[in-house]
Amino acid sequence: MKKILITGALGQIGTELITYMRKEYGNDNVIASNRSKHGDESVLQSGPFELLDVVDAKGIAEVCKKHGVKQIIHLAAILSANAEKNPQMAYDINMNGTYNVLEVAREQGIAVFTPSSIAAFGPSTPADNTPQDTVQRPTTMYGVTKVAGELLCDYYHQRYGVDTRGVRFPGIISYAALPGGGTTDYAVHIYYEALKNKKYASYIGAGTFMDMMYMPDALKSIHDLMEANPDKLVHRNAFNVTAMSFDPEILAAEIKKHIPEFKMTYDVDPVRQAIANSWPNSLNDSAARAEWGWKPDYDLASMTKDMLEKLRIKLDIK
Ligand code: AKB
Repeated sequence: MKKILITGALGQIGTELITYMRKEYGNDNVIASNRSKHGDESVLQSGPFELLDVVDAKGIAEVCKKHGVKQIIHLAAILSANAEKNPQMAYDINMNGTYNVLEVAREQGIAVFTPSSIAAFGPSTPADNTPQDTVQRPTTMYGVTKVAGELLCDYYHQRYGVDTRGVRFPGIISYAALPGGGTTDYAVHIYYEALKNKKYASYIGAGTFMDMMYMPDALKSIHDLMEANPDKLVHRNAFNVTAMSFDPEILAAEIKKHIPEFKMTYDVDPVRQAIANSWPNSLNDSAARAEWGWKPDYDLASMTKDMLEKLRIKLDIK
């Protein structure tokens, strides 16, 4: 069985991807890594764990050699809103982290998955039904590093034959670990606040549409793309994927169906609003559907039902 290294394993996606991949490939075959040990204990306990900072190229090379890694799922990154607070740090971690992973992959013959994002698009991109291949002129540091990452991954594939693949993730909604410093985080926080306080002040304004996806679909997309037949892949870095598109009003209305007392107000944050305004309203993911069979299982209604059920248990709210 191949050995898989996951960077950023204690982040929002990593925390759940570790469990998913360990179930799929065996606990000992999935190596979790993170730059700190702060996070879900089960990630640390259920299989191998390495303290690893992705700016440390030598450290990545050593961990891959030690475990005989054949695939890296490179999740470690600074997200959009945090990147605008410290663009220099975001450049360092996002750019050098991806470069280091690709160099180790080239030297050791390792396949690489790296997520890109809806942030790889910008204000000059067609905002509705955004095509797979279109203008990519982002205006955020996060977006700049994501476009550069897509191009670097394509370069390593074309030039060195490294098996690089990736998707452009929308906002990911989940209940296990909180997202860390993104623009789409409001769509996670709103569920917690609806259950705890029956109200939420949205930092994203009404009428701002963004693509979103429930975590089980995000995990499935990583797994399915990495298992896809390479002969069928016309694109590689990175596929548009989406499950739904909504604005805060539509999300609040769906939550109200379960919690009728829920009230949403607005306290718009100009920085995150500007980022959201520069991103697409809705992606066209037909290339992913055609080339490797992408199809989400959850829509807004089924996600909201499941999120609220799972969070009620987690937060112990009747
Ligand atoms: C963010 O909001 O920064 C991320 C993303 C869409 O990549 N969730």
